[in-house]
Amino acid sequence: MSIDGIPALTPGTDAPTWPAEFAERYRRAGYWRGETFGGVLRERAARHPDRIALVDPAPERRTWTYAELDLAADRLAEGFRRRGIGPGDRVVLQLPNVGEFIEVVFALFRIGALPVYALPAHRETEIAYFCEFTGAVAYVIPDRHAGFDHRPLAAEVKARNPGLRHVFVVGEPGEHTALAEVPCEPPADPPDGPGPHQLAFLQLSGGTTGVPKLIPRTHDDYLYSLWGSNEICGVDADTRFLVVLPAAHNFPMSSPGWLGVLYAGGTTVLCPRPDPATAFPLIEREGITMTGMVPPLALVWTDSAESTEHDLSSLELILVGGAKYSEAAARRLEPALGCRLMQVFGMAEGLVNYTRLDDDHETVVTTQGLPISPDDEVRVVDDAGLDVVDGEFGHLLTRGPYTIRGYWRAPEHNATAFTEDGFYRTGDIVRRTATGHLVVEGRAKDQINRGGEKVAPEEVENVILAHPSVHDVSVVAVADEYLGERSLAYVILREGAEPLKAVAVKRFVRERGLAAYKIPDLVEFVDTFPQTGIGKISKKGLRSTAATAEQH
Ligand code: OOB
Repeated sequence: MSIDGIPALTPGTDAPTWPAEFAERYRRAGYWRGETFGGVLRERAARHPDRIALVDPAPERRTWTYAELDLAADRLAEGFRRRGIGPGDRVVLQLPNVGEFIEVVFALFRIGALPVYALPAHRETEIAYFCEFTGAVAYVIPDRHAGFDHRPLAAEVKARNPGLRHVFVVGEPGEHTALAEVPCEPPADPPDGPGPHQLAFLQLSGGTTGVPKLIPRTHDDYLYSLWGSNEICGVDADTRFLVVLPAAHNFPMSSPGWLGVLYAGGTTVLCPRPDPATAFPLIEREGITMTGMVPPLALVWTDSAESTEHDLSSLELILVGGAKYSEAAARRLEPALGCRLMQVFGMAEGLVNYTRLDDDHETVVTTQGLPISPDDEVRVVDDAGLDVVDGEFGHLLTRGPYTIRGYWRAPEHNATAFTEDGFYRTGDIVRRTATGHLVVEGRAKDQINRGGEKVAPEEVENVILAHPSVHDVSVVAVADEYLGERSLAYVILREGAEPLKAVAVKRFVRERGLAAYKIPDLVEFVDTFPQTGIGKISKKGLRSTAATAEQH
């Protein structure tokens, strides 16, 4: 059954949702306020129409007041409706940090259509999968971004997928439709938007499986994570937030992110690139007070701040998360950038932890924080699923008012990714301190965290296995000083196959249309993999071999 006939959030089919007693509890506790994104923007535009909501500084500076953003969303929503996009339809959205991203998102929210948030780095394999798996009716792209022309890719995906009816392009459309042509006069009484309990969008999971999983988030649950984050981070109408990571990622979107800042009536400034040469002048010019980033970028900013000519004194708070931030690096940030540090440990599936503004300095540099909500249930368990005592390492399980109860259309995976009583198995190994702060110690899930960018080894292995000279492959993480981890592909060649070079394997992965960050950083040719007792490839064995190799 599909979700086209909203309000069908059908348990067990599209995605399991919260049992009625939990939903009731979260409403009664005031977490789920019964708001929708479309409604929130409407209300803010009525309350403070002339405040600046959004700044897109490049190539020439454009701004949107709350009233202008509200109107743009209405006009675009009407244009989408006239092209047949309706409630529950999926729209794959792949835009960099440009103002149109925010316009499109709010237009789709107004209709009740679901954005599917692709990252700018995704290529044909991922995009074709998102379009096909979600049954998307439209795909929104830039003409060119970071040297890549998205239009031919879109044409190929569309040619192979008759259900994909529209490609909208920001910029020169080529054979597709220019997004700029879509907006039109909205009717005086537009159709009702979605209800607060309905799906708002599909977010991507970092993934551990051969294909990425999709995360269904409702208006009610996601909005709670926004205002809950706002309270913790001190976001208000005076906040000027710089989006340096891709706007489609959950961290810059909601922790507290551009959506949190819009909720609070503040100003979001989109940063086209995250490097200090781009971001520092913007911080000075736009009086930025807050931003968030991954640890490798925080290191670059810390190093560059020491010698910058730009005035960064407006900065009050930098959030760092997405991957483990080393204590040594964390200690350097505040003195170098002259602002407060907050660590964030979150996941697109839900649970987000923050260190608090009133935590002592040691806690801020040595832990990854406390959950947003008093009703976030956090369990730390051993391999047998029994709770360990505080201070001991264990698997992190969680459920709560903004953590999903299942992925979208993935019943088999859901059966193992969630416990029977609805806890999400995060795959993270943590310990809880006496104050309830979590410290991330490592990971049990088969995933590589390249400085916040998540790679599912199985997805890359499946691509490499298609190479005619490859007999078998195993992709593992190796320690990296800068990124935290990099990926290494161990390749066993077929007997009698032409010898391959590492670059040929990397090129093959690129040509197969995977995002660049999934291309193995290192490739090694081996004769055998370490084996476990049952003859299955031992990833753990490979990891320790890699760690030893790295030291020599
Ligand atoms: C964020 O979300 P995702 O979905 O890309 O990745 C979630 C995973 C976590 O399960 C954990 O393995 C890792 O990323 N992670 C961290 C971390 N923050 C995330 N590992 C160690 N230390 C941290 N501080 O990455 C995300 C979503 C919302 C806010 C912040 C990050």
